[in-house]
Amino acid sequence: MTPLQLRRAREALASFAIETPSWGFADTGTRFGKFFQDAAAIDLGDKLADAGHVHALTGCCPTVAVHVLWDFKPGEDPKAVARLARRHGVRIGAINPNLFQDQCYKWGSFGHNDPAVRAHALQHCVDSVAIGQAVGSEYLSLWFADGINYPGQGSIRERKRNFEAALRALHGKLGPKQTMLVEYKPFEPAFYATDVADWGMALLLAKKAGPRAKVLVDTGHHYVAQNIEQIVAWLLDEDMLGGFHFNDRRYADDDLTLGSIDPYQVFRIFHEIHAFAHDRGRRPKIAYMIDQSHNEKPKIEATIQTVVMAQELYVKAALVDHDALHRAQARNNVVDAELILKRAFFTDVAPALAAWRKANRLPADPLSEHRNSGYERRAAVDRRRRRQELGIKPGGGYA
Ligand SMILES: [Mn+2]
Repeated sequence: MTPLQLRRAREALASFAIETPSWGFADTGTRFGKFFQDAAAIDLGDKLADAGHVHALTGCCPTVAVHVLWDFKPGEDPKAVARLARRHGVRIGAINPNLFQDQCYKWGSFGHNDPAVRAHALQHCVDSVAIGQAVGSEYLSLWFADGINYPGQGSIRERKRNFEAALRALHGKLGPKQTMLVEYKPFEPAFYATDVADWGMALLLAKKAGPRAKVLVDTGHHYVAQNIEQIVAWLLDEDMLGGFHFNDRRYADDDLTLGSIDPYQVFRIFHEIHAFAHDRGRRPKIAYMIDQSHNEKPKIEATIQTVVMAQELYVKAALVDHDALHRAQARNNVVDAELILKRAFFTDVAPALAAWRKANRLPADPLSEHRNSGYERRAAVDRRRRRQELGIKPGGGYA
């Protein structure tokens, strides 16, 4: 790497943080069931401990996303949760309301045809806003399972208008430092018409909700051939890109670890962000978050693997020679333009990462450090015993 590339890599690493999801440390599964791991987190205390451990090893995961229904018991003091997070060296990040598990959501939440259910869903989100304010969280992250499964089942336009009204009402409840992220997904669990099915719908709803509503791009929530980096570029240009849920996929919303299938796609997404920053002279404010389900890999190893992969690809994308790329584009030199991206993608960034870790007194290899630390073994012993005491048996639903 040239001195200029080393400087770019250093700046990229200094500016990059990625949020871990509390649910990534717990036993999750497929819709067919789940298989328990002894070391998987049982409660929020375990999840925050695991997240703190990952942050201590990687130095770039200072916040943890939480899921209100899965992580907060009714009446739980959010300030106590914030203190617990601090004890583990992390902060509470995005608050994710749960609008899909209660029986009342059978026909939807914000899109439901019954105003009483819409009001119930809105109240849950307003409660989530209050939790966010109490813990100092910047983001309310919204994903809706709403939709219909059969043609004719509901009025698509009426459901759209219900969404517009509920999101606008919710935007009015945000604290001054809170941003609302609207996530989209083409299908599942609704299989005919999902209410917020793509980035255009999310963009339109966010624009109508208010100035602090932005779009959240979950990389797994696209059709196979869709060009995600183009969506990212458009959202950046509209100042409407709020954040990411990173994961990888082969078929649908597979929730595989980032870059396990297609690291070049992640690189191309990061390239659009670095290119935007280069052209505008400022880095856009984006919440980088992980949304994965670690069903087979050990949870903490999968998280560390993802974080390190994200750092590597973010740095590689920062090495693109933007001036040379502009020159190649001006000449319509397709081959050179593509090679400029490829050259950055294939650059070995290990020395830059090693130097950054050393300067920040972090382990040279976070994964080996974790494996040698005995953390996993201790967690397995402790959590196996607690599971027995609590009478938790293997099996059960998704999360
Ligand atoms: Mn997601």
